[in-house]
Amino acid sequence: MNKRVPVVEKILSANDQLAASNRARLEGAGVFAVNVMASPGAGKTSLIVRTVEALRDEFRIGAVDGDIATTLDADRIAALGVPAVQINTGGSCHLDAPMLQSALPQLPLDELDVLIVENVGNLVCPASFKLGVHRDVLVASVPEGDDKPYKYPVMYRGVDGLVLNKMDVLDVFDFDVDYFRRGVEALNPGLAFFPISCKTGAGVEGWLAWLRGEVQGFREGFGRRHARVREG
Ligand SMILES: Nc1nc2c(ncn2[C@@H]2O[C@H](COP(=O)(O)OP(=O)(O)OP(=O)(O)O)[C@@H](O)[C@H]2O)c(=O)[nH]1
Ligand SMILES: [Mg+2]
Repeated sequence: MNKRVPVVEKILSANDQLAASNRARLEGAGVFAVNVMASPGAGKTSLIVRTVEALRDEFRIGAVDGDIATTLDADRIAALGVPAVQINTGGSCHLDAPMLQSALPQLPLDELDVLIVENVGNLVCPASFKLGVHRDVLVASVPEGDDKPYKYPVMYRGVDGLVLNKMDVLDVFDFDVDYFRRGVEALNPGLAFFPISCKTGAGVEGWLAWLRGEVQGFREGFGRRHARVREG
């Protein structure tokens, strides 16, 4: 007997629709955006500070900083002289598309090349809320332990790049990098991986090279789309 299977059309959630509109707005201004996620204290702000310091002469960079209650992180980034907007989520454990939408008008988007978004420190909720960025990056860190890919698979499965920070303290912790990587590989094969130390700067160049390449790819894709419009 044939069973009728209802075809459920994928209806974008309200968040996904706003994420698409954020993305269109960013692309309209030619801005490549990356969302940095991690557990609390893994080193998101430290990575963003390193990135801004290293790339500020190549790209015009802005930042959006998600924080439950303070402006500490946005203040650290703004101190580098780049536009930085703080979003206080008022207790919420993640950023969502409406929050990013409300932050975008506070930034000079037409004068930016790259927007870095620091999500709220959390390995669960941020994975479920699209923002409308071009790349999602996870910052893991050695003190968290090597089992995190196994325990938080949704986060590890959904990202485009993985930074393993605090490699300078590897000897102090029982962190098996091979075990960690096997867990990652099972979830997200071939994921770009950067073991670094924001403290010493070791490995940071690899991360920067990847980010440069992603910005370049964005520009080439963007350029092609414009070329098609002109040709059409
Ligand atoms: N040893 C060591 N400490 C680091 C490194 N990177 C960051 N830290 C320290 O880790 C702590 C947290 O760093 P942040 O960059 O504030 O981390 P975060 O992920 O932005 O934290 P939240 O925004 O509060 O979730 C700070 O005390 C940093 O100095 C590193 O590579 N090695
Ligand atoms: Mg931070």
